[in-house]
Amino acid sequence: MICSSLFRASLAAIFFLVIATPATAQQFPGYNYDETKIPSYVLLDPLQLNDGSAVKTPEQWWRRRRPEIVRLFDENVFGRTPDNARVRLRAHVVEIDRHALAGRAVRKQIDLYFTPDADRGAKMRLLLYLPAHAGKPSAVVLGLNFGGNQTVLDDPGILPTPVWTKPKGAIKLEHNLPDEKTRGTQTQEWQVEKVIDRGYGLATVYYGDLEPDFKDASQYSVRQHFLDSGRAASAADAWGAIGAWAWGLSRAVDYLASDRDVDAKRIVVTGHSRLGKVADWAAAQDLRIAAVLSTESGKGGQSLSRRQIGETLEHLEHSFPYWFCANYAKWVGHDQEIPADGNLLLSLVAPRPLYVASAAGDEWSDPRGEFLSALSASSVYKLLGASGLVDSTMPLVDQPLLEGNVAYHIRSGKHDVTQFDWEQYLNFLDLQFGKQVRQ
Ligand code: GTR
Repeated sequence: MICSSLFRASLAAIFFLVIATPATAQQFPGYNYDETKIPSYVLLDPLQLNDGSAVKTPEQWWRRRRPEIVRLFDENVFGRTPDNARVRLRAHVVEIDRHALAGRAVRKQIDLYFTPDADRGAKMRLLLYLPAHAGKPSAVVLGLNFGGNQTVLDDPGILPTPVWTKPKGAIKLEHNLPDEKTRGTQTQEWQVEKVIDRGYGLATVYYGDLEPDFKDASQYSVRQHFLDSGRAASAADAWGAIGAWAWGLSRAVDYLASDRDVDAKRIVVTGHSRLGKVADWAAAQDLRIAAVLSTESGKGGQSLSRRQIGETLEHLEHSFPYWFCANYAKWVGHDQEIPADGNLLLSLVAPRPLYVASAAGDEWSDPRGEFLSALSASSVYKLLGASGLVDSTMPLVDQPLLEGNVAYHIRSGKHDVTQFDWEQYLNFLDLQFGKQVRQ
C-alpha cells in the first residue's frame, strides 16, 4: 500500500470539504478492500483479562475486565477524561414552545454552561423536541450534529448559534452565525418528525460548541477549561477532541436527566461516523446512557482496526490526530497489534441495548468488521444475562437482525444516515422499551 504525501494531502482536502455532511460513498484509492488480502490478525477477546485468564462471572466483568478495557482506551485511543472535568451544570432555558411542529411537539432550547463565571464562559446550546401530549416523561434519542442545530429540521423556531468555518485559503477559523440556507439541510439524517410521531424525543447539540473539528483548534476547545491539575495537557494519554465531544454528550445527559418531561432512565445516544465514535465512547464512560444507536462509526469506533481493510490507523492519525490521545500514533503501521479495538469498545455498552448499523457502500468503514465487532461484544451480553446478536451469520443487505439486545443491519446505499436506519432504530427501541405510542 503506497501513500505519497501529495496523495495524502489531496485526501485531507477531500475530507475537509465533506465535514459538514459526510454523506459520501466512502472508498478511497490506495487502500485494501479485498477480504482475501487481509493480513492475519488476532481478534481481542473482551472476556480475557490482560493477565490472560478468562472472565467467567459478571462480577469479574464489572470489577476487573471492564475497568481494564476502559483504561486501554484511556491510554491508547481517546485519552483520559480529566477528573476535574466534572462540572455543576447551569442550564438557562432560552426558548420553549409547547405547540411546535403544528402542535405535535414541544420544542426547548437550553444553554448549558460549563464554567462557573455566571452567564459567560463556555456553553453549548441543546435543542430538544418532545412529543406533545405524551402524558408521561418521554424516552429521548440524543446526538451531536455536524452543521449546527438549525440543520436538523426546517423549523423556523430553531435559533441559530455560531458555527466554525475555515474559508478556502483562510489561515484563521471563523465563528459566525450560519447561513440561513443551511436550515433543515440535515432533515433526512435526523428524521425529527418520524421520531416524535413514534413517541420519542430528539435532542441535539452542535459538536463545534465543544471543539471545532479542525487541526490546531484546541485553543477553542472545552478541554482548555479542564487542564488536568498535575498532568501536562500534552500528556501522552491526555484526552482529544473525541473525548471532549463525548464529554459534551454527558453534559447533555446531565440536563436531560433533570428535565421532568424526559424519562431519565431512557436516554439513548446516537451518532454518525466520527460522531458515532463519540457516541460509542460516551456510552462506554457514562452508565446513565440507556442504549446506543451507532451509525457507521467505522475505524477508531465500532469497526476492527486489526482487520486491515478500508481505513487505516495511519490515515486516521494523519488526517485527524487531534481526535485521539498522543499514544494513538504509536500504533500507526501496527494496526493488528492495537490493544484497544472496536469489539472491546462495543463490549463496554453491555448489557444495554446496542444497535450497530453499516452501509454496503461504506467499504472504508469495513461493514464486515463492524458486524464481527458486534458479534464479539455479544459474548459479554450473554455473560451478563442479556442476549447478543441473534445470528452469527452476517445478514443480507437491508435485512436487519433486530431481536437481540444487540442489533445489526447493513443497508444498501452510501455512508450516511437514512430513513431506513431510523425506522430500524425506532423498531429496535420499541422492542427494548415497549411501544411509546398507542398505534
Ligand atoms: C472520515 C474518517 C472516518 C469517519 C468519517 C466521518 O474522514 O476517515 O473514520 O470518521 O470521516 O466522520 O465522516
